[in-house]
Amino acid sequence: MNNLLLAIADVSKIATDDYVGFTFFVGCMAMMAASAFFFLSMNSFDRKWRTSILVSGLITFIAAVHYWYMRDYWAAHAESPTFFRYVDWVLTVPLMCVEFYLILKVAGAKKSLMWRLIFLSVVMLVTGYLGEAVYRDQAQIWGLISGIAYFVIVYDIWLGQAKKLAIQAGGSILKAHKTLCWFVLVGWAIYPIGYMAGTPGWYDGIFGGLAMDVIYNIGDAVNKIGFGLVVYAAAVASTSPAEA
Ligand SMILES: *C/C=C(C)/C=C/C=C(C)/C=C/C1=C(C)CCCC1(C)C
Repeated sequence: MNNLLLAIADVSKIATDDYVGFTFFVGCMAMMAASAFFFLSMNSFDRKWRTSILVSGLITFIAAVHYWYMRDYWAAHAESPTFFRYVDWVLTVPLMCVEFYLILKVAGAKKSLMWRLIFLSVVMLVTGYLGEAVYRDQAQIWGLISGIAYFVIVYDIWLGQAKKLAIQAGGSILKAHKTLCWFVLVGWAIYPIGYMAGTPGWYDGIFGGLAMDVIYNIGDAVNKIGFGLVVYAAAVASTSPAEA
């Protein structure tokens, strides 16, 4: 009986002022709920939207699994789970690039656009990882390279080929594309702030006091769930009788 009680009680404590632990916990739950929502609503849409909604669900599901591990890791070691964090990103951010492609496919988007965005996102993340985890004393340089890749992505979707395709498609596609562009410009900009809070550099005096993981966790919730909901809304809009 005692053992059973111990087994039930064997959950790590989360202190009331542990905002990192708290946001890992809530983030995990939110990602799970979002995944259930996307997966279960998938089949109520046209075929051409199903893959997009499926990808939205995969993004939040992959994140939910990583958050499960990150929550545990933080509770056990009180250290940033950098490895799990970047494995999560390197899987989910390319899927967000796929999402751009899937939406623009109706306007004739080519696979090359998708691969270009995926490549840029991997460069952004690998260089970010090098600065955060491997060459921390050169974090500023790696962060700068990562930032350049990020800006090329922003340019591509806001002003480059992707934008032309979105204009051609018009209607709910153009609207969804624009909203996703704002997510990348403003929502993704949360991450470099987390990076500057968690690595040494000229920016120490500005962001040094902030908790990197809380910032990353907020960014993930906004971007992964928000991105998925934009796609969901676009699917709803283009399935409604008004536009059918
Ligand atoms: C679901 C996860 C997402 C959308 C993660 C996005 C991550 C970034 C946009 C990270 C960007 C970074 C920079 C632009 C510079 C500093 C290093 C990074 C990797 C934090």
